[in-house]
Amino acid sequence: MGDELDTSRYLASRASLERDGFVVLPASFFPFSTPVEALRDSANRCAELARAGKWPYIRTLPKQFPPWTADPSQGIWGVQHLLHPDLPDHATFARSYFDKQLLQQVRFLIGCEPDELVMELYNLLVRPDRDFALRWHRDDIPATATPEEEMERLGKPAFHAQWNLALYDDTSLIVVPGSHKRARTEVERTADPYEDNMPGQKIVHLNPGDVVFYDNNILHRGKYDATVPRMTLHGSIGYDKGSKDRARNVLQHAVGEWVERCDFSDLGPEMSKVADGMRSRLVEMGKVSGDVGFFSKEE
Ligand SMILES: O=C(O)CCC(=O)C(=O)O
Repeated sequence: MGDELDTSRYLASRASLERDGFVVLPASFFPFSTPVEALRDSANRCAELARAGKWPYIRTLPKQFPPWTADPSQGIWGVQHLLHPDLPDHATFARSYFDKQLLQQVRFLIGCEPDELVMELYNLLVRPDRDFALRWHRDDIPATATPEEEMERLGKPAFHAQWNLALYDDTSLIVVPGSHKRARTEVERTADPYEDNMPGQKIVHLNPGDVVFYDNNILHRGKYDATVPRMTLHGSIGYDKGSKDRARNVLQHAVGEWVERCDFSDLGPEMSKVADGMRSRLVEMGKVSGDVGFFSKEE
């Protein structure tokens, strides 16, 4: 898995992720095969389609959690399903999602072999049409969980890696470092869900091309300024030993409706083989998980 120098760099990033619950990797870490400028062009086209009501898979204001409707009239804060075969720029997004360097990083973080990786979600987070914020949350532990329930879930392996790749400067993601390993403190538990000064919080600052990997159960929120451009690719990749809980987390986003129609042949023989393998493992995961339903968090 890469030369010795690379290995130590990847291992250091894994140690940071385990210790803090997030790790920022500068643009220089990934010699991405798709330049940020090309991704930005595709992302801008995709956001325009979505705001014009010509792409139905969107994150609508003022709703934090899925399911979202296809109606952009109240504004949007995200565009879903960048790998969907009907999205005009899907091949550009696929090149960044299945990027060799990125997959290598993901393998180091999860600790798995290439043929154990599973395609999951790839979405775009955009400037909202009016100021908007997400409440403090963990992605798959509801706010109503007791400290014991939190610890039980936090003690289980994540079975995936999740990241944000910024195409413009981005200061929207706010995390509480270390909170992925412990139950919420009394202060966190009773704080205003939109508290602007949570003790120990850290605003994650990304420059264009920087990537932050984070534990999706770190205590975090998003705070968005309608006047600041945002185009941030938001992805996750799984591991085929993942549990039914993980399948539910992925498939609640309705990926199952189109995943079998994906066509990765534009990516060239090497990348398309990897992509097809990851896609088929997701299809398998869907079959064994049955009806996964929506994970209901209070809105
Ligand atoms: O905007 C972000 O980077 C965070 C998004 C987030 O927390 C979520 O989708 O649950």
